[in-house]
Amino acid sequence: MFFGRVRLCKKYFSARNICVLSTRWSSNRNVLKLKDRGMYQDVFPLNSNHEIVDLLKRGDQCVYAGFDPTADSLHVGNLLVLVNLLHWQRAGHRVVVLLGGATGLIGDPSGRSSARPALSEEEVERNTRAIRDNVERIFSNHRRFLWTPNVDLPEVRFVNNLEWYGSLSAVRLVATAGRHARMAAMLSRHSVQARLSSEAGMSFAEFCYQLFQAYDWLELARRWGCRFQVGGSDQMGNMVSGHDLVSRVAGTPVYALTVPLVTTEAGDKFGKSAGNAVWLDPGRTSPFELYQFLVRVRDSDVERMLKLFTFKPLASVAALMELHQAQPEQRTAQKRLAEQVTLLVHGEEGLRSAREVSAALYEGSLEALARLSTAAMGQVLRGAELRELPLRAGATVLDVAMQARCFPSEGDARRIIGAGGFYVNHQRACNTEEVLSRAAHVLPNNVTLLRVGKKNYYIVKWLT
Ligand code: YSA
Repeated sequence: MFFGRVRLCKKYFSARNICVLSTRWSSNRNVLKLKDRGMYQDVFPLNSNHEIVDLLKRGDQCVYAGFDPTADSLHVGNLLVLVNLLHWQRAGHRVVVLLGGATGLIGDPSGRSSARPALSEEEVERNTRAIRDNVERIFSNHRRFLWTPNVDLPEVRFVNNLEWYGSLSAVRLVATAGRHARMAAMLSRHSVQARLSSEAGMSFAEFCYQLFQAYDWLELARRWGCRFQVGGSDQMGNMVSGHDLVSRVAGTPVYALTVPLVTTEAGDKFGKSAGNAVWLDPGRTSPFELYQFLVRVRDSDVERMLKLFTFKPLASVAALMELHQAQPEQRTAQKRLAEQVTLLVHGEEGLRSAREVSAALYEGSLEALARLSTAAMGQVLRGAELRELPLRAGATVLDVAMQARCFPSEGDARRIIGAGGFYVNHQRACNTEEVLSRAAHVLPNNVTLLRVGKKNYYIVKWLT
């Protein structure tokens, strides 16, 4: 049985807002329309679209997605699941973000060819706090910068599955959830089959993982009437286990929806295990790096990414793409994507610094380079190499290039500088003997930017 729903509604919606919200949202609750944006890959049970639409239109629903704290930051792949949850919130539904304080200790085998390294309880606790911060920041940025209607959004609820596993005995879990879980179905999951036949094999802990994720759904269904679970398409096996358990034990239909996996240009899943993550924590991937990653999205991918990662109406995306196609070299669509996603992940301040650093580094803006704040400079320094040097009277372009270790040998330096491949503060410097002076070559922030070719930057901070 589902219970606690009415109480939850009262908690979620202040009396003042109940009326406004229910009229505002009643026509927009059908989040299955997000299929038009390419947001859903699969729905389970198959052919349940009509039932789902009926339920969604009937009133606010509870949806959850889980995140295992196996690193101290979420990444761009996880962001798609969060954007999906934000769409549910925008449609007036109740969103639950589950932090896998318990499941993070077990390790989800989905999509993996070998077991995850075991984490200590302290590490998982630290990671849980960090990813909760990521998620809270994103929901708060969305509310502040990307939500314009004059109504409050429903609050997001956070829950850690240690809350129930901490006090649930192994005997009770096996005797309740385990009794209903069918071995044949558990063994048939893709994540299990792939690993059973591999050399690495599969531990019992990993095999059991799906039972824990299934039991979570039962718990959330009991607590808050949670009938929907969203996850990446690699989560479908776990979600089907949950669907089966909740249907058997609670007897109420529940539904799983998956978003497509965000992949690299080579088609590999983006994520921490693949070692190619673009992180959401600014300490790991700066706003500037995130912004640049998105500005570099291929033309063939940008429309899809705009539909998936921004809240722009589809008509605006189509208009933007028309503008973009007239002059693709301007990267108008990529810049809009970068702006919207950076705003969501890092807020206005993050977007401002990402743009400032981009202008300083890539758009040849000397003014922007000279204005770089210390925080923004920190971001630049990660993309470029930092050299701290004394500025000696009479130092030439060649001297400085060699002191800053821009070239492996003097011969290379002479050849490349002579051929026009060396820049001082974005200006081509072809004369190796030109003398650098504080007045002409040092910016007001006491920095000179050197560049070899198109991409290799060196920031010289002059010692005084
Ligand atoms: C879910 C529900 C529970 O009741 C308990 C735990 C979980 C967590 C889940 N088993 C898991 O391990 N998720 S995750 O931490 O690896 O990723 C969080 C979400 O981001 C998942 O839905 C996952 O499919 C999704 N994700 C990861 N990389 C992705 C991606 N989605 C799209 N593209 C990618 N590259």
